[in-house]
Amino acid sequence: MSGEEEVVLHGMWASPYAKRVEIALRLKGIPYQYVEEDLLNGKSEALLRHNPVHQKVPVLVHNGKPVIESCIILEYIDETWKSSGHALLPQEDTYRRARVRFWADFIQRQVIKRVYLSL
Ligand SMILES: N[C@@H](CCC(=O)N[C@@H](CS)C(=O)NCC(=O)O)C(=O)O
Repeated sequence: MSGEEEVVLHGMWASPYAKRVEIALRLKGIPYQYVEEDLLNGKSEALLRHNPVHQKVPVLVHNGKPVIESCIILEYIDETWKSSGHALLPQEDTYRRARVRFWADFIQRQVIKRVYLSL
């Protein structure tokens, strides 16, 4: 990736899904603008326009194009800024990549959902 980049993240402070995207952007050293969404009292017009299907955070808007679903955003970041910062997924070893995907999926299904349900 080169040239002028506009990266905007719509998130919410307590969202683990948005947090993992923020962590990925920081690990990669990608400058971004953060938009805090008020999920209870009114989502921004931009969030609803960029994510009309689920109307949830996180949404990453890269040069005007929205990417949604945190796992998909993480893969997009890794593939788009390949040579920046740390790789998020093992690059060469497909087995190690499959294991990382397994644990990411496990954390999403078992950990994040349980923590939310217990609140
Ligand atoms: N599967 C989605 C889950 C996103 C999600 O559930 N976001 C919550 C905040 S943690 C949200 O925006 N909720 C607002 C709503 O349901 O209206 C992802 O991984 O991005």
